[in-house]
Amino acid sequence: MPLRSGFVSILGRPNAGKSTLVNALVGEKVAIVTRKPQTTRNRIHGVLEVDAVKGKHPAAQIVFVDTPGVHKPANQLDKRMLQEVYGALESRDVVLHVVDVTRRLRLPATKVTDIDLDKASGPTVEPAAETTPPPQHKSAEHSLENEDTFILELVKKLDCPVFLVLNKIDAIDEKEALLPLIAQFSALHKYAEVVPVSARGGDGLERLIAKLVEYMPEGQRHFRKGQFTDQPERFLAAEIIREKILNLTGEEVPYASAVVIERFEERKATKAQPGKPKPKPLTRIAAAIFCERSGQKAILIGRGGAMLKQIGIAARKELEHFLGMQVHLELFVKVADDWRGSDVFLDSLDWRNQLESLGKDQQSKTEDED
Ligand SMILES: Nc1nc2c(ncn2[C@@H]2O[C@H](COP(=O)(O)OP(=O)(O)OP(=O)(O)O)[C@@H](O)[C@H]2O)c(=O)[nH]1
Ligand SMILES: [Mg+2]
Repeated sequence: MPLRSGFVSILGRPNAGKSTLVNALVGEKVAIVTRKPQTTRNRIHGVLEVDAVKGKHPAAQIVFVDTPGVHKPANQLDKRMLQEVYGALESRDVVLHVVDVTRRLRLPATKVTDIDLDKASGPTVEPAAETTPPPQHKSAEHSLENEDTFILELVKKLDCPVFLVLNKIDAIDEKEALLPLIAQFSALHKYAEVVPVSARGGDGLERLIAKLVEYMPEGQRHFRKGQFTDQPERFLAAEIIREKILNLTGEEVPYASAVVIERFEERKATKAQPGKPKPKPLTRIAAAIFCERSGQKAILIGRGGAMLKQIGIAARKELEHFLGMQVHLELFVKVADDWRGSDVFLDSLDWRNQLESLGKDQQSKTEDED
């Protein structure tokens, strides 16, 4: 049977569990996950190869496109994050609208004409403290009211099948609690499928994959077999460092932080010299952590460098696991005033732009050598 192949874009509010879902579906960590909203800043591809199951479905390659959580932009960075969402919605075969079932659907009354929110919403479960901490970022605080409406408006404009994916079902006791939520969303849009899942626990994922294969068009692979993301190791390394910053710092600091890899050099395992131990493969990484204020820099460094050390240790451990080799990690903290409002800085931060300029540097180096 011919291969099915297509793009599945993931859409939802911040913290809905989109990145957790992509990682679980792909079976690899392609996107960082934290308890803080607005963790993901770029769209990231995660690739899943599905084997054919006789009598059930053919083989497929599904490219999931993780996106930043939809929220009201408060600065240029937020605007770009929204652009990433729009970009992901342009070329896709299916869209997954991911909803955190532990949160109540919030829609301004004026927008809801045909359902009675109070009656339709039924019992709601309070947000689990671990998954939905109070928003720590100003823009997150301001945006909560309209995010669902905004996403529904985006969904309505799409001309492809949209699945409603109800995530975090492990966090609710009674599955019946989902029914009013399903009724509420179904009254607002005709979803092609409704699939309850636990991205964290794995429930429902097999069913979701089997359903997605049904909707994938026949076609060639978009990625070679074995490649599970479009994001080079160098940039995933920057994300892993940012994940540790998000986990270890509070208030504005995680949101005002950006990580740029300045050096990423791999030393392959070489033959042992007589009488000496065989040198292990090693990656040397130097990364700059940018923040916006000297006060934030002081927090990132910590007393006597304690915070930076903690970030470094946590990042190095994970990088060693991820790269499968020893890692030497150097971190620097730099201040770039109001970088979240600077288009020039944001251009330089974009990993696709960085990749392009790295390619150019490499090319001119080779020409110089010739
Ligand atoms: N209980 C439970 N928690 C989950 C599940 N999926 C995700 N989470 C948690 O929800 C939080 C947010 O997860 P992410 O995957 O980062 O959410 P996101 O939608 O990518 O968030 P942004 O990148 O900020 O838009 C994390 O603490 C996850 O561990 C789930 O199925 N069950
Ligand atoms: Mg995310």
